[in-house]
Amino acid sequence: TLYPKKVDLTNCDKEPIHIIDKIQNHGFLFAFHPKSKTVAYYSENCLDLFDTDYSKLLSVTLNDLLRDDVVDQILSNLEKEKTIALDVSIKNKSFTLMSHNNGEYIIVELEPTGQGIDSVVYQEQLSRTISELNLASDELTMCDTAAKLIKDFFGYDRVMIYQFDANWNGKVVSEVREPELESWLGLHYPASDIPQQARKLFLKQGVRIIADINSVPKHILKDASNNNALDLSQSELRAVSPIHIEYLSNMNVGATLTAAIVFQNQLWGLVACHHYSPKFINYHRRVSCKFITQVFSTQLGLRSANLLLQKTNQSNKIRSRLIEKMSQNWDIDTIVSEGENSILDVTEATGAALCIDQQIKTAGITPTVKEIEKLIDWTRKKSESDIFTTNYLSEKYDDGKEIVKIASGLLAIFINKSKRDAILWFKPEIIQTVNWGGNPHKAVTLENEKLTPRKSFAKWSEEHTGHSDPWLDYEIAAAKALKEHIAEIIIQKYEEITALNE
Ligand code: BLA
Repeated sequence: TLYPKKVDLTNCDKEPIHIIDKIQNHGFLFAFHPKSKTVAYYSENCLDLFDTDYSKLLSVTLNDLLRDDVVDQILSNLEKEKTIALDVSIKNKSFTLMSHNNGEYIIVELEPTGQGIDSVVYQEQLSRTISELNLASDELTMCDTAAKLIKDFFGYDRVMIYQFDANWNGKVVSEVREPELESWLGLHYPASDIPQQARKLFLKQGVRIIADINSVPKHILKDASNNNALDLSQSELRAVSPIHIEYLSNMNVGATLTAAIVFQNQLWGLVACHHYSPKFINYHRRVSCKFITQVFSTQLGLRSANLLLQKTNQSNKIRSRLIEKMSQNWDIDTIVSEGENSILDVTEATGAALCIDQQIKTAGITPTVKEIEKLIDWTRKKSESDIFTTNYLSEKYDDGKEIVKIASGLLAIFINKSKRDAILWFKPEIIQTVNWGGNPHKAVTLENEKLTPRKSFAKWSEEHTGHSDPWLDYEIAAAKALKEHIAEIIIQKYEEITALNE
C-alpha cells in the first residue's frame, strides 16, 4: 500500500498515517535490512549528515555509517516494538539515536540531544508526581494535579486532560494555561477530530511531539524497485497528517506534545499540550513524560475501579437482603416499595416497576401503570434478548416524549422466556448545555475537492435533551442477577402451589 494522493470525506479515518513517507525535519531516519545490514530507506537530509550521495547511501551498510559498538547495540535489540536509545556523536554534533525493529526493518532515528534531564531532577519529578497524585481525593482533582505537574515540568503554554466518551467524542476535563489564553475547559470535540487510526497509534507509542507545525517535512527515499512504504507506526519522527497540521494551524498552535492515558488496554484520554511557537522536547524527557502519564493512568484506573467496587458491593448487599426477604415471604409489595431494600436500590435508578401475572407494582418516580403497560408491550417486541437498555428512550420509542422527564433511561429485563413478566428501572432526563469547540456538525468541509477541518473553534453551544445518565455495567449485572433469583423463586412458588393442589 502507498499513501493516497487525496484524502476525502470517505477515507478520513482510513488515511494511512503510519506510512506517510516523511519525517519531521528536526531529525534523521534510515532503515536497514536486518540480515544484510544494508540501507533500504533514508530521509533525504541524511545525504547532508553523512556527506554522501544517493547512489552511495543505498549500497552502504550499518557499519559504514556508525561505530562498531553502536552497531552491536542496535543489532542486539531485534525484539519487535522495543526502542533503545543511545548517545552518539556525528561530525562533532551530539545526537540521541533511537532504534527499533518494525517487523521488517531496523529503523534508526537521530535527533538533537537537546536539553538533557539529570537523574536527580528526574527522580524528584517522579516522587512529586506520585505524592501529589496520592493527595488528590477524587478523579477530577487527580486530573487537575496531573495537568499542573506536566505544565511545570515541560513548560507548554496550555496543558489539557482530554477524556473520551463512549462514542469517542471528547471533553477537556482539566486545563492549566498561560493567563493570556482563553479557557477551553469543559469544551467538547467531535470524534472525527482524532480519527480511529490516530487513536490506535497512541496505544502503540504513548507519547508524540509535533515540534513545529510550519516545518517542511523530509521525504523518505528508497530504491526505485521497492514499492513498499516504510511502516512508521513506532517512529519517533513520523511526519504529521496534512489535515491535522491544518487543524492545528487553524487553532494557531505551533507545537504539541500528546501522551496517551490508557487503562485496561483502552484509551481513556490524552494529555494534550499546546505551544504557540515551535517547541522540541528531547527523547529522554519524552520518556519521562510517558512514565509520569503511566503513573497517572494507573492511579486513575485504581481509583475508578475502587469506586466501582464500592458501588458493586453495595448493590450486592441490597440484592442478597432482598432475595432473603423474597424467599421468606413472597410479597410483591414488600419487594417493590418498602424502605431501603427494594428493587429500586440495586441500581442508581430513580424509579422501578415489577410486572408479574399482569400486575404492576411501582417504586420511586415512574410513568403511570397504563404507560408502563404500553412500554412493556413495545419493549417485548423491540428487544431480541431478555434485556433492553437505553439512555435515550424518546429516540426509539414514539410515546417516549410523554415520559421523557422521568424515563429517558430504561433498563428492562424479562424474567421468563415467554417475556410475560418483567422488571423495569427508570432514570430521569438530564438536560445539559454542551459547549463544543466549534460547530461539531461542520467539523469538516470539502473545499475545492479538498477536505479541510473547521476554521473556528469558538464556543458553540447545544442543548442536550432526552438523555439520562448511562446504565453502568454493574447496574446491568445486578439486574441480571436479581432476575435469575426472581425467576427461581417464581418456579419454586409455582411448584409449591401445584404440590398443594394435588
Ligand atoms: C490527530 N487530533 C489529533 C491529535 C489530537 C487531535 C490531540 C493527536 C496528535 C497531536 O496533536 O499530537 C485533536 N487536539 C485535538 C483536539 C483538541 C486538541 C480535539 O488539542 C482539543 C482541545 N482531524 C480533523 C479531521 C480529520 C483529522 C476532520 O479535524 C480527518 C478528516 C485527522 N487528527 C487527524 C489525524 C491525526 C489527528 C489524521 C493524526 C495526526 C498524525 O499523527 O499524523
